[in-house]
Amino acid sequence: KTYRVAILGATGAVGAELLDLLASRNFPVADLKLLASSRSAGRSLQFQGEKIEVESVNDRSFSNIDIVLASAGGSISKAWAAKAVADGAVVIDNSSAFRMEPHVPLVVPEVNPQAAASHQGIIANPNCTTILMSVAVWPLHQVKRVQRIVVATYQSASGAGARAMEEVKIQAQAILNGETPTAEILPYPLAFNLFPHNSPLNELGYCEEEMKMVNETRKIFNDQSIRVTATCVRVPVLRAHSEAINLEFETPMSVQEAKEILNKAPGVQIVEDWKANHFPMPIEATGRDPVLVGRIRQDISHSHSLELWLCGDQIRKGAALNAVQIAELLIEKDWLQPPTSGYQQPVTIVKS
Ligand code: 2RA
Repeated sequence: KTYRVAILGATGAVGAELLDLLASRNFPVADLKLLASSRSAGRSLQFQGEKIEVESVNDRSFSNIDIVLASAGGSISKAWAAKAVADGAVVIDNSSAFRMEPHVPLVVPEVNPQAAASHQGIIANPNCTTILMSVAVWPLHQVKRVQRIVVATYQSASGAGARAMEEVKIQAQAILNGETPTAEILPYPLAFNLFPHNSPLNELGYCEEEMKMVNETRKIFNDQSIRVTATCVRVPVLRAHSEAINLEFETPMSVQEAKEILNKAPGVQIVEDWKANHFPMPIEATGRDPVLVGRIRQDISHSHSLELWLCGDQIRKGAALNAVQIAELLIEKDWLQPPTSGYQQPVTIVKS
């Protein structure tokens, strides 16, 4: 069976990755429609040797579409997702628009695939930082309950969009030329600099990006009691995020046990050469599927805690690959049609 697929936001960095993945993973595409806001329409993109024109999204865009992969920002998703669902499509949305809606599953296929079964037409892709962290933390949490996560992120420019990736290069060139770098897309000069994530701050001093990691992790893990705190930082890296993670377990987990679990964990690749001091780096995660995990070590300040470091491609596993994997899951499980039984929060049994 093949499926009529639409990419909403086809001209962005994630849109380009979605096109690449649909082709490279031989997704069963009967027909591919490329949609964007009116300002990006008119361009043509290549898919499997065929030139496809990008159309301006409109009322007729979703008729006869089975699956919409949306990555055009929250306002476009809010404007069009309900219409796409009404026309019979399932929307896999990469924006934050619906992630915390009770009836919308928030899915990382390696973590909570069963949640996708209860969709009512929309399935949300988590934030890139949450996806990468969940892939690494969930397998450990399944063996010994994690009761607290402390994470610091080192987020690439790609999280601020393709134009931000270009701007950081221009800033670097300016500095090398002895000029003062300018910042139009990014809030500040990022080349040879870094800054706390500039999403809006709440009254507790946490930014939206940090609260996404707190709230989305709890929803994906189906565990509102897990304690999470995050510090999110933008760093001068092009397209892979890094995260320093401290995990406090209810009962101690040894480094050896953690390594054995992560060695078998789906979507994880351990990168650790202690002799060569070689551990995950963004340049080695870029363009690849797995979340690279390394420097797994006992927290010397707490007997119940482990420290680990990870890198993952923000555009790929952090967005496009996760969305395509959700689409593959829906097809494999025959979950494309919304169930009539209504949305049930998935029950996750965490082994003690
Ligand atoms: C960022 N995760 O990196 C957010 C949005 N992609 O800024």
